[in-house]
Amino acid sequence: MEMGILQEVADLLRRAQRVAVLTGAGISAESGVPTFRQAQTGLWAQYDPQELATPEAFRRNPRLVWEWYAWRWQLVSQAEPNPGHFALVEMARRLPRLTLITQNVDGLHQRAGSQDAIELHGNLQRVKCYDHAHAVTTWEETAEIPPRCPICGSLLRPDVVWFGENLPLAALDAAFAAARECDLFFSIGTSALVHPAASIPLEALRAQAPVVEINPERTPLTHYVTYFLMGPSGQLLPQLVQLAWGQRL
Ligand code: BV8
Repeated sequence: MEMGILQEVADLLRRAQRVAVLTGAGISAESGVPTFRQAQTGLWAQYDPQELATPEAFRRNPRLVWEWYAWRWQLVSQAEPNPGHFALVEMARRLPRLTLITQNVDGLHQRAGSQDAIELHGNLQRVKCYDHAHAVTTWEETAEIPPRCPICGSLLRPDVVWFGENLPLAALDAAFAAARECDLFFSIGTSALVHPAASIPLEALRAQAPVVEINPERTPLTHYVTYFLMGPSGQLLPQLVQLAWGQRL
């Protein structure tokens, strides 16, 4: 990464008034949380996440899907936010407005201090029931897995958006509005494959805002962005904050 392009982006960042950021699983990679497409480990290596994260998989084998999320919940609860998450908190502190939109379901942005992160795909630390989406925080542990809703008795499931399910409309509208109104957009740690999230950066391009992509690899978005910063977000985001405001994280 030549310093010239980093300094150019840092100068844009310092002068920006309304920044919008879209993050994907890559920003949590340096926290030790496997990305969505990275090969799953151990017991789960034999499953394709795309196959498991669906209502069909849950209807076919609710116990398997519940236990996959319980495993991921365990992983996430042992993980800590990394310098990339904290750099975004610092940017929000320094800027007039920063809207953080995440595809991640690990809650690490909130734990780093980004309380108002827009969660496009829900959060695996929240649970709801399958039939009526009753939000449930405690349930009776019995031999039956998944547990049942204390209100209506239907099976409990993670409060995440599965493939084939609609995203929460308010979150999606807020995300597209932020992309339309921003004067600088970042796409960080996402393979830009999952829709409709993958269309959000295109909205910023349509609004003539510079779009900065941060990823160790090229993605289908790379060809269209204004700046492509190739590297890990846990290093590049703190570097940008340092170059923009002299603040060492
Ligand atoms: C919907 C929650 C309407 C669950 C998730 C054909 C064409 C277009 C679309 C479709 C299609 N067929 C079906 C669809 C729709 C489908 C879709 O987009 N499919 C894709 C795969 C083709 N979308 C949907 O179904 C959505 N709903 O459209 O509703 C509808 C209704 C009925 C019928 C049809 C449509 C719902 C999508 C939400 C699914 N749920 N998560 C869970 O997590 O278990 S998505 C899941 O993928 C995660 O949320 C994840 O965040 C997300 C996207 O993946 P990424 O975040 O990008 O992560 P990934 O692993 O892919 O990439 C990581 C990146 O990080 C890589 O690029 C890597 O290089 C980079 N990286 C690695 N290390 C670092 C790093 N970057 C920076 N620093 C590092 N250190």
